[in-house]
Amino acid sequence: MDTYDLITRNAEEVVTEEEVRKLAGDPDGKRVYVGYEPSGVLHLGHLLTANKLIDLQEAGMEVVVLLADVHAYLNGKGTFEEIRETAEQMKAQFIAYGLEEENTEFVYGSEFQLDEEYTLDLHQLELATTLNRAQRAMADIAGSETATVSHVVYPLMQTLDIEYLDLDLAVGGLDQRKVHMLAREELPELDYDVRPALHTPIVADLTSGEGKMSSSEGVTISMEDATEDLEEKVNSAFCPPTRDPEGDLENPVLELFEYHVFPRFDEIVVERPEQYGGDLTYGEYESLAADLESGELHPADAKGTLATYLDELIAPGREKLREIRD
Ligand code: IYR
Repeated sequence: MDTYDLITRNAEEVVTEEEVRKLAGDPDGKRVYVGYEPSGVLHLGHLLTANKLIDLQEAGMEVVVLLADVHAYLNGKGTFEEIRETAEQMKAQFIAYGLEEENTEFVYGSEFQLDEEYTLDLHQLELATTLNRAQRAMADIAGSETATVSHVVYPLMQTLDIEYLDLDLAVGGLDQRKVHMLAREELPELDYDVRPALHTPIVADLTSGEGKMSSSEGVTISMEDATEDLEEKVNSAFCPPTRDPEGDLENPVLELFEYHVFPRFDEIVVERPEQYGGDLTYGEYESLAADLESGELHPADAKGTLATYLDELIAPGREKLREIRD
């Protein structure tokens, strides 16, 4: 796969394509980051962007994981001490999942976001940004109830992180796009460079195929799930025999194959008894999706296989969590 295709595979949006093409021309040592509000246990939402970071490491880029402790605090996620403790656990799970330890820099936001220079830059951004603009940037992250001042400071700080971590590319789920667009607009106000951004898709809710899968509502799969929990969740997932269900619905089972399984395995084997046609082997997502649509692959077999591969992906992190907690 060529470097641009590797960098952008499974991306929902690339801003801008031209800027990312330039980066792909000389990726060695270029710095890319994802920021995460620390929460104790990684779930599929975290792993989707982590998959992208693994692609980018493979492309030769340096990965920075921002453990956004100050941001989590501003978003009401607990006391500072609680947040820091969960951040340490998160780090261990990312490494267990497959980020290369020697090529991943973990940075706490509080290491630089409380410095004088950063704070003064933040105040300058506060002066340059309307409340309305900052609230809009934050709406997809904290919901529409962005009534506290902390929620408008948050996206401005995220904007500054891109400069202070000396990054060449910002990565995030599609829910981060408005913050990244704000950053592209506002960084030049402070004479800082504009950086490209890459956004990963948001996977639909597992049971309904609607909206987004999230840990706060509905069902998600996490590093904490036992094999049987995971199987149960996947078996009760919405999986019509099409990749494009009617209306606003998605097929979450296919999405998980596409964004979580195929990027991490060269080949997927669906085990079936001889009387049902024997094993099926897939080297790429498209052929699996086509077989589900044609009826060659039954949704129940797709689900069983999905559960097996997801379980393999989360097993090392689950083990790590057990060790930490014992
Ligand atoms: N807004 C992210 C957390 C976050 C991301 C980045 I990139 C930052 O520079 C700071 C915070 C979230 O929704 O989890």
